[in-house]
Amino acid sequence: MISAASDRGPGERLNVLFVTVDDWRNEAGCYGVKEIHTPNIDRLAAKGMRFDRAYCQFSVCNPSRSSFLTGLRPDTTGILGNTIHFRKTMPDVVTLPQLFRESGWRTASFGKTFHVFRKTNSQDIVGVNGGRSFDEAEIFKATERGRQGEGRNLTGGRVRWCSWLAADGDDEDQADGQNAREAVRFLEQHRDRPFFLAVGFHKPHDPFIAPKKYFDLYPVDSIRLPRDPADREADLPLAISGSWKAEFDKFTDRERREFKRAYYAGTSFMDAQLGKVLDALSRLHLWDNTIVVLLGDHGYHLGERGWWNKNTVFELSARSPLIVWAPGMKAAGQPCSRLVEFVDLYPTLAELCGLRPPGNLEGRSAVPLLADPARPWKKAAYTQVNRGRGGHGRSVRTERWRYIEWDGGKEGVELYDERQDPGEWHNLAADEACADTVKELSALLGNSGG
Ligand SMILES: [Ca+2]
Repeated sequence: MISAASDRGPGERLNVLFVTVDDWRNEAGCYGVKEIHTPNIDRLAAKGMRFDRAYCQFSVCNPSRSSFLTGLRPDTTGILGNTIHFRKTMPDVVTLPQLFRESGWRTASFGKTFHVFRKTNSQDIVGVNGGRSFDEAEIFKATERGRQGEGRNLTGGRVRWCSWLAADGDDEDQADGQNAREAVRFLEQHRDRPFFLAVGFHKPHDPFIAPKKYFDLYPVDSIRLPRDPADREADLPLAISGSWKAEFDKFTDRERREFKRAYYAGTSFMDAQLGKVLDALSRLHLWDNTIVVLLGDHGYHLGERGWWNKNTVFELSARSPLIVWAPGMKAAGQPCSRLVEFVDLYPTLAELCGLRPPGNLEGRSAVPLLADPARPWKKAAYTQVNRGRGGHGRSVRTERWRYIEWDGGKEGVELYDERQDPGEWHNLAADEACADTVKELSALLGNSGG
């Protein structure tokens, strides 16, 4: 067994710090985006392993989180939207934190780990976080002061979430500042026992609110906008559609810059909160016995294809950041460009900690990559999306290609050569030269359990 856990003394149990960031696409200095300020994410990446091809299984909050927190794919969880709690479809599933809790770890969640439901009156959904998963779970709210400041809605109020606020007050006037504070408090209190601490940062998710000092990092005129290439082919109508699109199309360049700036401000705010938790690991000498996982729950478009949201199966939405630190990992500080899926996190953490996971998990432990990030690995990563009347999209990503079928292919098929066309502008699905590739990838997509 290559497990890092097996290299350690008998009975020594590793802690887990599991940080989920909401709607965070691969925008960070360590991902090559030089204009964003993310020193804490970058130092974690320099210490651990940055995954460059990590994919969510569904590009919306609840289905993505329900998948990686149960280790099961969306077709198995039955969670394909934001309205149904996973305990409704899988009352007895053992979640990732629950496995640790039932194995003697102290488990806690601050902020949004599982998707937050507004109405939570079921005994099973205590504290909006799935009562069986955590010994303690809390969601915080901004203070009155943190709701004041300078900002506006970019659609004249027609799309309610589409607003930003350079807020008065300091970090702890925002929910994420309180998340960090409680996480540090938890570490101080429970440093001597095995723990699984989940921290769910809500920013850069909308509405785009952060203390003003983070907006001040980014003069609005300095924000660079994406430009869709002139030779792009028309998008399939299913891929980008809906009432929001008409509002996005009205944005002026100034409004586009304001949107992206606010997303950057939220990312830097989140980074600073992460930094407080990482600092606590140093101060409390916890790095040598604590695994750290940092991920975004799915990606995001910042204006590419005229879209300012998630909920597509393009690379921008399907791919998301993932950084892992494990004590004793052989390839510390190296990046990994092999395909990994978020459904792999459950078996990975179970193996690192020497726990026996449920037998029906659908991911594969990525522990071998932590020792050798260049070794041959997964052939494919799968991501889905449901665009309501726009159809259900299923995509498969290999190291070379992305292939998508809408409603089983009845509503459209897309094929992109990621090597030649990383922006996914030229759909090759109807290209005769690609007929064999389409056939092969369609079969791979049909076999998406693997
Ligand atoms: Ca999300």
